[in-house]
This record gives sequence, structure tokens and C-alpha cells, in this order.
Amino acid sequence: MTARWIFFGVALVALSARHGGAHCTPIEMLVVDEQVTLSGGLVAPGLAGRVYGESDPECQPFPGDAVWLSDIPGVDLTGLAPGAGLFYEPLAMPDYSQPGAPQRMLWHWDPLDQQVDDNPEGASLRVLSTRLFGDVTFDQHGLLSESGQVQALEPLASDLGRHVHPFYYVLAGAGEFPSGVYGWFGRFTSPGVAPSEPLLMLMNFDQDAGGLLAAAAAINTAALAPLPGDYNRDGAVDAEDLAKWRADFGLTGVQGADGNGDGVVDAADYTVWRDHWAPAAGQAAAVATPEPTSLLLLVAGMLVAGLVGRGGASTTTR
Ligand SMILES: [Ca+2]
Ligand SMILES: [Ca+2]
Repeated sequence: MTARWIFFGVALVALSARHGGAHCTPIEMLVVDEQVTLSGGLVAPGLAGRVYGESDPECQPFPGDAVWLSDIPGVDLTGLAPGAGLFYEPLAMPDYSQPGAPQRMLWHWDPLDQQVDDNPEGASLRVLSTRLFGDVTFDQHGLLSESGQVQALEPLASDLGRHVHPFYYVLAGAGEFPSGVYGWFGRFTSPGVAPSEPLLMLMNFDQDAGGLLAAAAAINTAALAPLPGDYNRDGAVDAEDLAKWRADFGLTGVQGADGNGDGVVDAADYTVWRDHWAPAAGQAAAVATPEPTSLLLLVAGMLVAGLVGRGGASTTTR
């Protein structure tokens, strides 16, 4: 046996191990009250809604591949009639982690700074039917394919009640793709019933599997409209947001603690936080909300600190 065939055999065994046995964390799909309904997926702190990806390193797609192709997660399919038609439609969502909250279709999470960031220009994602129904392709700015959806399954009678893999997910386009986690929102539709709620799909590319849950939380949170006063975007309005407001005070053009959306973090944003802060019993004293007089002193102090800081910075850069 040549070395090539030995390698091929080892690769096949490795692939079987990845996809054999348990189906890891699939999309569980049924039709409930005339709506496509999803469950399963990733469950972790900071994840609200439906988020799907593979956090089990044994089930991860192929880290380090130059051309990246995965067919996971699969779908546990119940509740559709044979031939009813099942489609997948990627969705643009606002990115509240960026100034101006631009609409985004392909998202990237950078493991180095642990932030959602701009994708490389030229990178796109193809959702390609494993049954040759076509594909839908998009980049961070929007659709690249003519059609905005792709058929997932007919489904066949033999698909129902089974675990199926309707798509290959392909990171495509020109150039090198930075490592990290790529994500995209979408929904499943079927004629005659209501579409699913939006779901977030995630793919780990060329990095340690451990980043997937952090990326899931960051991308999911970035697409959710922020709660007024929730400046660190953890879903609660509390003392940590006051600390964030203090840290951001005087900044312009940032999302962070700009609670009233006027492009600057100032005393008005403290008022937004205070008006939406709902302390649990016993927390009020611990947080020590500034009285109006001490607030003015605090703001004045920050203004002076900000002016001094800016003066120092400008002299050093000249
Ligand atoms: Ca918060
Ligand atoms: Ca503001």
C-alpha cells in the first residue's frame, strides 16, 4: 500500500470519528402551531435565542484547512410533510458593536482581541445544498447570489424523523481568511407555515475550539438592540454599567456608554442609566448613586481629567 493510500485511509477514519456516534449539537426542528420551530443548539451564559455551532472539539470542522468545508450542524427533522419544501434564508442584522450599527450578513469574531470586528473584504460564505438545490452566498455587506434563499430539503419521506445534513458551509472568496469564528443569522421557511425565529450559525476557523462560546455570545449580543443603560451589554442594568459609563466618559463616536445615542458619553447618559437601573433589594446602598451635587463634581472632575489627558496626548503626538 502506498503512503498516499495509507494517508487516505487514516483521513477517512478520522472523518468517521468526527461525524460518527452522537450527532453533537444539532438543530432540532419541528412544526408547532403552524410555525417552523427550532430548539437544541448551544446553551451557555450570555446566549439568548437560538445559537448553533459545534462547541465539542471532537465534532469541530476541519481547523487549519485552507479551503474550509463543513456540513455541521445537522438537523433533526420532524413535523413537515413529505415534499412540503424547506428553505434557508440568511438575514442581515444590525451590528450594535460598531458605530452606526451597520447592517451585516457575515460576522467575524477575532480570538486575539475577543471582539466582533469587520470581516476581511472579499471573504464570503456559501451555504450550498448537499442535494444540489443550489446555494446562497453573502459577504459582510449583503447577498452576492441572485437568490436570497436556498432549498434545504424537499423533504423526502425518508428524511422525516431523521438526522440530516442539508448544507455544506464554505468560506469562499479571495485572499487569506483570518482565523476566528465566522457567524451568520438566518431562518428556515416552509410554504404554508410561518418562518422560524432568526438563528445564529457559527463556524470555527483555524483556531482553538475553546473560543466558540465566547464568540457566540459576542456576535449574538452585538445583534440585539441594547437595553437602555446596559452599557456593558450583559443583559442587566447594574453597577457594572455605571463603571462602564465612568470609564467611557468624554468619549465620542462610540457605542459603549452613549445611552441617548447623541455620539458623546456625558452626564445625560448617566441619567439614562439611572432611569433604567433597577437595583435588587440591598444593592442600592452598595452602589451609592451620586447625589446631584456630587454628580456635578464628578462630571467636572472628569472633564478636567479629559482635557488634561487630551492636552498630554496632543503634545506627545506632534
Ligand atoms: Ca450591564
Ligand atoms: Ca450621550
